[in-house]
Amino acid sequence: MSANAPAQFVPDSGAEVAVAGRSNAGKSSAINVIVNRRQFARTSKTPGRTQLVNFFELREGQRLVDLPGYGFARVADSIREHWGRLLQAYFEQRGSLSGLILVVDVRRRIGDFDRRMLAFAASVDVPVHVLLTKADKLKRGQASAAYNAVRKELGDAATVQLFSALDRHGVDEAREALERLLGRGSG
Ligand SMILES: Nc1nc2c(ncn2[C@@H]2O[C@H](COP(=O)(O)OP(=O)(O)O)[C@@H](O)[C@H]2O)c(=O)[nH]1
Ligand SMILES: [Mg+2]
Repeated sequence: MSANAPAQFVPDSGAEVAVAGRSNAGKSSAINVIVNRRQFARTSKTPGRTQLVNFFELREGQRLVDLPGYGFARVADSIREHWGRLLQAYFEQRGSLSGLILVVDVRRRIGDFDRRMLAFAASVDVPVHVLLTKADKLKRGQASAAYNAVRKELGDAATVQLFSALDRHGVDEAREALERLLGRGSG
């Protein structure tokens, strides 16, 4: 199910974990690896197009929600505003929202987009797990330096891990985080 407006959101029962990330961060690739289905969430080479909230049923009463991202330099103000309104409505309205997974390109670290998502989650007291993805693009030392810097920056605001959809580094840890976050739902 895809929604472009709050009225189209699926019924707000059970538990759902939202996944967000700046466009091209690697969100769709991460979702596909974590749920172990190819093309569960579409991977796209045209970033910033979709402004839809996509609901996926994992099992009865438990959902993964693919939140729209943006990030290309010249995104129109109207798109940014629509995104802000849609996301604000999503975070304010979803009683079943039990966690947020924030997908961040490890080479870019935390940016303005990510800070807005962290603020949305904090405003409704929803725990956040950060996937520092594309870890395969960095040498081990650089990746662990990025990990330490992000952990220090976020402190208690989120749990953090290194991840790669390419070599599947951190997949088990990410699945555990997803289950932990889903388990907080009302069931
Ligand atoms: N090397 C590497 N490339 C990745 C990884 N995850 C995604 N990508 C690539 O990054 C681009 C954007 O990925 P996508 O999942 O569509 O990003 P989204 O816009 O956040 O959904 C694609 O070319 C992917 O193949 C990763 O872990 N490692
Ligand atoms: Mg995508």
